[in-house]
Amino acid sequence: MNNIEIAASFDQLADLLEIDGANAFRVRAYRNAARTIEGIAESLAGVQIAQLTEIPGIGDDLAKKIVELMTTGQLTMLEELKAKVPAGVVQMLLLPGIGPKKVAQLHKELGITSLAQLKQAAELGGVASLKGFGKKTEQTILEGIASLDQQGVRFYLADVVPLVQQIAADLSKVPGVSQISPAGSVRRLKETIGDLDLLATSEDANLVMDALAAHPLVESVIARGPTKQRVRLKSLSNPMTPGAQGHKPEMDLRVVPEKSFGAALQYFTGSKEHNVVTRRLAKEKGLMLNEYGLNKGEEYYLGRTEEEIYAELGLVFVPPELRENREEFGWKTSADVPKLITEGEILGDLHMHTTESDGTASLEDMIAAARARGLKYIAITDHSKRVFMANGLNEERLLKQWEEIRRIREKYDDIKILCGVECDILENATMDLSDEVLAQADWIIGVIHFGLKQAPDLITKRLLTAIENPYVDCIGHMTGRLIGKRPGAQFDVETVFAAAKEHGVMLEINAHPARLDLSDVHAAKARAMGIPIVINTDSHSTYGFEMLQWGIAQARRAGLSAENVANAWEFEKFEKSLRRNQKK
Ligand code: DGT
Ligand code: CA
Ligand code: CA
Repeated sequence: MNNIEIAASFDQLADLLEIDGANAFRVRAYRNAARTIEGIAESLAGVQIAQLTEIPGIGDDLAKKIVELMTTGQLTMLEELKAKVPAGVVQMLLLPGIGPKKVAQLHKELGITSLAQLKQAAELGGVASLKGFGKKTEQTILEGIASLDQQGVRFYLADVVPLVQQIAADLSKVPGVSQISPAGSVRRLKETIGDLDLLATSEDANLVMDALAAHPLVESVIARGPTKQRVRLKSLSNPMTPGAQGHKPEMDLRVVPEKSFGAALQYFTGSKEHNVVTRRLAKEKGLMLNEYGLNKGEEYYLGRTEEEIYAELGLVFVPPELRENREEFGWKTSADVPKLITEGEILGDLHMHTTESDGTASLEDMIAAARARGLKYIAITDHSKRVFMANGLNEERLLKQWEEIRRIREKYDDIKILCGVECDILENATMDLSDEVLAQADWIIGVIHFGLKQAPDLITKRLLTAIENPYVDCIGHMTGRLIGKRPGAQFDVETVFAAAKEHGVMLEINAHPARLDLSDVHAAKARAMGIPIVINTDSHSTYGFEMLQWGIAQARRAGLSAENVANAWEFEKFEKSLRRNQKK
């Protein structure tokens, strides 16, 4: 078990304890421990209890549990609670507006143990009469269930990419396999994935399918034919995807001959909307495109590579991330195709937290981790005071922190460290910190954390307030959505983006798998309008920098190149481009 998995176990423990009615301090101790452990870069494997208890917030009880997790991969207490609290009850936590206390009430007072039972009870009006519920909550519950029913579980890209990569790497070593590639939405790097698709060429399909069936990540075979197999993977040990606990991702494997690999890859990568157009274009040329090849009548014509198929159809090669029938069929030459940004091109990270607010690593540790990753510039952006539960900083603490940063940064000539803040845009459309303080920063991100459900007019007004403030450089996670958990705020996108453009305010793609905010569509819109994007990790620990790859995936789906992404620019160019420096 790694530290992230241990942290997830403690989070789960806290959820279950809370539903079970445990003391609030006890619940908080586990949640705090989870944050602390996430932030420790060194593996805790083999560390003794005596050393563990030296970590702040880790007492005897927690230390023992860490050792138990490390040595057995399990936690007796967690397993007991899982047995006690039905999985269906835990799933109710996914419903918007329903926290552990309400879930416990539904379970204890109405005996509800599944979403299906909850739906029935709510439809009969039996939920509204519970203390603290009411008609409105009942309606919210029904809407929440309807939306969950419709979605099924769609896994975060971050949860399933490691699985498909591992399986592809292992199957590539099976004798007879010459090519192997993920396909479907996971190859297109969509933010959520319904099922995994994998494509291989082999002289002997049976060998590959046998190897998949026996793979350690595979739980069972659902169906098997001569060239196609569907398997169920084991459940994810600590998924980030809401509601994924106990849900098992499924995977389609298809084995095709070499001469069909490109055609099958094109077909099974999709999207369906993209492929409707490629098939039509083939037809217009008197050809027929299917998963076996680009055919003349019944005769196979070509299909070894995707490149030759696109070329034959008179199209430029379309990167998988952009196959959504949005802009790609308008491209005439390869110069029209964006040169998609890569992780290696990122030079800065402009959104991160330290122990001063709710981060788990100190300022110096965050700097060390950023340097180890080769970053050339970072901004320290702890929370502002409105976010009191995250220990947000008031003016006095913030100015003190900036003083400290200015002192520490003198030591480094290989990294620039900016004094910043993640400043809340308050419910009444004012900034959480005075202009006098904001003016002293190097970098300000304006964000909405509270009142996300306000009327669109008011959200628009709040965003405009921040954009029109002369010291705000960037709007962070603009909609505030949490994928699969909480819809984003509604506002007038046209007006807000136009204002960002006019005032020279950058927009963030927050790289956290639950946020990916801006969405691909919104980020593409920003690109089209010439608004610079920054891809930020919003790290709350040194491990947080790992999230960059998911922000890059979202940026690629938006068709962004390094030139569109301000933190891919050399520091001098980045600094000059800030609105505060343009006016001078
Ligand atoms: P997902 O799994 O919901 O995240 O999305 P995809 O895009 O991976 O969809 P999936 O797994 O159903 O199918 C993979 C690709 O195979 C899809 O993007 C296009 C192709 N495909 C699947 N089913 C059909 C179909 O009925 N007709 C056509 N034309 N193509 C299909
Ligand atoms: Ca799929
Ligand atoms: Ca599939």
